[in-house]
Amino acid sequence: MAVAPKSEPRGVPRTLALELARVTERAAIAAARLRGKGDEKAADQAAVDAMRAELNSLPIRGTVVIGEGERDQAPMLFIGEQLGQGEGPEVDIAVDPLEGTTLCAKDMPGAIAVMAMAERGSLLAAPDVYMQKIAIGPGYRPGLVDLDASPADNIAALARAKGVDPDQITALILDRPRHAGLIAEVRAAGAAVRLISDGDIAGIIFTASPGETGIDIYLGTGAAPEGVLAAAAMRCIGGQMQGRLILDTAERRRRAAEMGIDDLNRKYDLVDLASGDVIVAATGVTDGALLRGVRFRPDRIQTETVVYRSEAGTVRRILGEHRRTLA
Ligand code: VTB
Repeated sequence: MAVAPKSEPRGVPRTLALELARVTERAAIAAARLRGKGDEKAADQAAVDAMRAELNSLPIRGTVVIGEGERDQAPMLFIGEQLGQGEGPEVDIAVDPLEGTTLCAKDMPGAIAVMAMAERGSLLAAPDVYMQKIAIGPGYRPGLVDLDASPADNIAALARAKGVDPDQITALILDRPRHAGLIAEVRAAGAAVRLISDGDIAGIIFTASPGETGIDIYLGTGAAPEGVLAAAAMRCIGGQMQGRLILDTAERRRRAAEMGIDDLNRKYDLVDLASGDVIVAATGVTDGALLRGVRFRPDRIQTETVVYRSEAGTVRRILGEHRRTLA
């Protein structure tokens, strides 16, 4: 009896989880060599080069959907770039080879190398514009908070669901002049605000473990590519997130339309940003609350990586020891 040919499995084979860790480890080590040197571009380029080389060695047919630049704007890891050895599963790739270039250049906490891999067509191909974002951790009824509700209403709803007063709630917000009004509203609602200078992917992930991080909710406007990467991680960890692209100029609207976005005012839910089977990996570049930074020892290099997988909901922390001659 003829055996039916095995169809190409959909999804992302779980064995790629370790490969993703390898990719972000390499990028983090490359960037970490330039920690504190004041050169954001050089650190970013080093991370990009390392990530690209490692991704190209994988048995995948990958397409960059979130990259270092929109088509024709960046020499490497641009949106649409094909990666991998040209055989194996077709996957979407989202990268932020160095999230927090300024943090790395100034050797401040929280710089990470991060990427996501997902089933083809399941990550939002977002233009590099701003995105209004809101996120909370797992365990709440769907729709408890909403991008279109006032900060006061969101804080009150979250406090009620937790069974605490609003003054027990802490919101994480990027420290930017554009957030002055938002910060005032959150404080007027009785909540506390923790400000970060950069790094809102980790900022959103923090909401998933408020007991450890002290962060109950993420609010504000950050970069859209980082929003998709954060959503990919939240799909794995659990939690709620919404995002809306800020398309406030004709040029941004044109770019969004070119990337296939037809509803310019759409409120994206977690699964609209990242659906299907997804794996996310992140390695610390500088020390931070999410991950320890790269340590250069006399004979070896140490890394800390976290790998999230949506299908099983696993979270793995991997401490890497790399021979200095290899890294
Ligand atoms: C955030 C943050 C990034 O950009 O998305 C932020 O996660 C938003 O942009 O680390 P602005 O800096 O223009 O406000 C970063 O800070 C840098 O990419």
